Amino acid sequence: MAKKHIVVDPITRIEGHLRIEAMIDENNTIVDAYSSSTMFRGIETILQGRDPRDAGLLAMRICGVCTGTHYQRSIEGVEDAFGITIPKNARIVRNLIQGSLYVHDHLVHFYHLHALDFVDVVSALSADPAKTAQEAQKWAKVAGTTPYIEGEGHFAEIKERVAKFVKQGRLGIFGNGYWGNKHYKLTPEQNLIGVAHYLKALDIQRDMAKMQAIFGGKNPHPQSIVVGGVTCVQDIQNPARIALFKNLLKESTEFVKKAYLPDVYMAGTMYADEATDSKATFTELMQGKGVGGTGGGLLNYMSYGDFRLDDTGFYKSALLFPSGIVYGGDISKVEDVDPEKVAEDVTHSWYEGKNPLHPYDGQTIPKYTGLDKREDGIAYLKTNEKYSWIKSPIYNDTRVEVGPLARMVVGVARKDERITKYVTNFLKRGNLPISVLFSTVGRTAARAIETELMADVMVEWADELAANVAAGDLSTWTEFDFDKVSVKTKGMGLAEAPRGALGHWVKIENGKIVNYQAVVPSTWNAAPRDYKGRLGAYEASLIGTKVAEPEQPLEIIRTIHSFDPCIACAVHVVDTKGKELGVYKID
Ligand code: NFE
Ligand code: MG
Repeated sequence: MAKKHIVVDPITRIEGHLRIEAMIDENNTIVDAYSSSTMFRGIETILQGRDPRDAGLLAMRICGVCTGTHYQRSIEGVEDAFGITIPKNARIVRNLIQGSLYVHDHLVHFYHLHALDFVDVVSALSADPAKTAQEAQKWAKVAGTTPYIEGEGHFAEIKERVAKFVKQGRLGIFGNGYWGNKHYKLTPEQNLIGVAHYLKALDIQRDMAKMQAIFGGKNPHPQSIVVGGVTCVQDIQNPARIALFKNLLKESTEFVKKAYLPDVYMAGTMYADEATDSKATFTELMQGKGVGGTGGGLLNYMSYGDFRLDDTGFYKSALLFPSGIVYGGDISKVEDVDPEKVAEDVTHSWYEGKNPLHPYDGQTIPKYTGLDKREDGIAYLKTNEKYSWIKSPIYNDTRVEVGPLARMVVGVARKDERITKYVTNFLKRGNLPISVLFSTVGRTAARAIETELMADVMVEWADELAANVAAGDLSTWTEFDFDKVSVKTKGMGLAEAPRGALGHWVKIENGKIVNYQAVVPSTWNAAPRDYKGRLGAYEASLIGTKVAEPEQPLEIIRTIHSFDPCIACAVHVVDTKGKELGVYKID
């Protein structure tokens, strides 16, 4: 029997509004969990009746974090409907905009949204700066590099800065942490490294935002992508723009390799006991044996695939991230993704509707039924009814997880050379078994592996763009006859966003959108139960997790953060009824 009921509302350091409820037993182990989005947005609804050429500009407002992703996917959906293949330059430019978003997004996630689940800021105050410099050497060496910050002087200075905040009783951006929680496992020196890189990452991420703006026009919300191609005609012809992009990429890559990766090794190793419930070797895993550490969850991983590597067409091209689905963490098998098998269910979501619907026929009809309220005013879920604004996506009548981990797992299962190389190198350098990937820590590691891969491959793409332009190909747009192609058609933009598989489905009649549905990464992961009562990815990942101190549910936050939630995307007006802001309660 569940003994205690934990409510974390809102979960902070995410985008949007998310509430997690968990039941823990007498051993403080989570035995049940509910993920609930308490915000609603109606972008799918307002797209109806619009000109499909404008869809991208409206759809991009779904989110400002995966900025430009919805914009591009929406446009790709319209291009699919119109049968348009974009020119090479446009393909590479789009890859560069999205690729720099991945690096930006993953780095900001690790340091500014997730690191403090591992790093105890206050503990950093008892660090010895000289020992900290040695410790930084150690983890940089594991990552096969040298530390981003060398010498004890810089660490001493950071320590001084944080000490000043603490002395004045104002921790600022570090306020309200669970500092001192016994489930923090880093040493004071390791914590100081984490804090130092956190602060530095605030500067570095600005450069990454600039990279997106070079070909995107601006950031957030780039605006150089149009149905048929891109508009940054002058930028691709200006060698200084490409050089600037490469320069910023070089600086960012240095931080990724010398700070981000060593820090992931450091955190991953110190928290490795949570990741390696299973002792399976790589070979055993290839045979489908032994999966799942703390936070493993569903263990079904899906990727639509993304980053077109040639110009044969959107759904024909070779891909940087292959598409596929792996069930039960069994990487010896991988199935093709069939878009026909995607459906959304609203049994536990605040919408009208009965059976799961394919996105082409999907509906978004709000039906808010609220949360139960206790006498003391705390809202509780009506657990057998509707409890979230997020719909429940289903693939082939199964619940799946999407995201960087899914992309790496599918890549390895597909025996993709590049992905397998980056994943095995990462594991080998850290002397880690592949089973660590199927956990909270593994989800975080997979994101870092993907970041390194992306930073490296973008250099090749920038060179490919420069060479193609130098060879005289200046084409950036494919012409189409709107009046002919928009009579009656439909299309889908199925690709990947930083947080996972993203699909935009559009139906068009007589030049107007008649139905529009987006099924988004955080919709897959943060979804509530489905019509068969099967848990969503966040919910499943919490089951079995031990919460050391229920008054400070650090482990819940760490696992949920490992998905990098974006609830704005997931539900695409905030409802404050029946909801208390800033409530954390157990009873
Ligand atoms: Ni709002 Fe997004 C990404 C998309 S989210 S951040 O990545 O699509 O789930
Ligand atoms: Mg949707």
